Amino acid sequence: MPTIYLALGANLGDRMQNLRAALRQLAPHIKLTRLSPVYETEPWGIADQPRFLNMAVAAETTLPPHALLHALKHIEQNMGRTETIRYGPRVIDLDILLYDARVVQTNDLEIPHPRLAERRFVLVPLNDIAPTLVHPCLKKAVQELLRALPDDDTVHLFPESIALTAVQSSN
Ligand code: PH2
Ligand code: MG
Ligand code: MG
Repeated sequence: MPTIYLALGANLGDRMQNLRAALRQLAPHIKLTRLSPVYETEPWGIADQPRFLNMAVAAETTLPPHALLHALKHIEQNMGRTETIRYGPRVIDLDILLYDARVVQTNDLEIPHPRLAERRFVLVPLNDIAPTLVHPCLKKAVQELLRALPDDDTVHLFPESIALTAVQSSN
């Protein structure tokens, strides 16, 4: 089965609850195999908005890339996400980072995620679960991509975490 990596983000409402709810709704579509810790992160892109909680997960799925995208969008909408401004606040954001070593370039979907290597709030949690994973286009491991970014003190471990068993046992 293909291995995928997703990024989760939330900066509106009960952010931890939103992450948990999203993980529970993902479970029927994908088999979660690893969860990163949760990080509290300074907003990137638009500074004047609440801090985000971010995490990354590894999973296996039989869904092809576009079907996966639609499943993620469905969960986002189900959780009350409305059309938001680019880089603006949201109750939940579910992004596909990597899908095996596949490269997808279409109007509505780009894999690997085009801004993955610029964002500490993505690379820090991804490095926790897949430090040696090689980016199929940049040909660099996640730990190398992370080392190449200056530590600007925008990503902090959040005291609460989510256990994989907590997600699985609630299915
Ligand atoms: N997502 C955005 C825009 N800015 N900043 C942080 N820290 N974390 C995010 O998940 C995030 C962001 C749009 O997807
Ligand atoms: Mg995003
Ligand atoms: Mg998104």
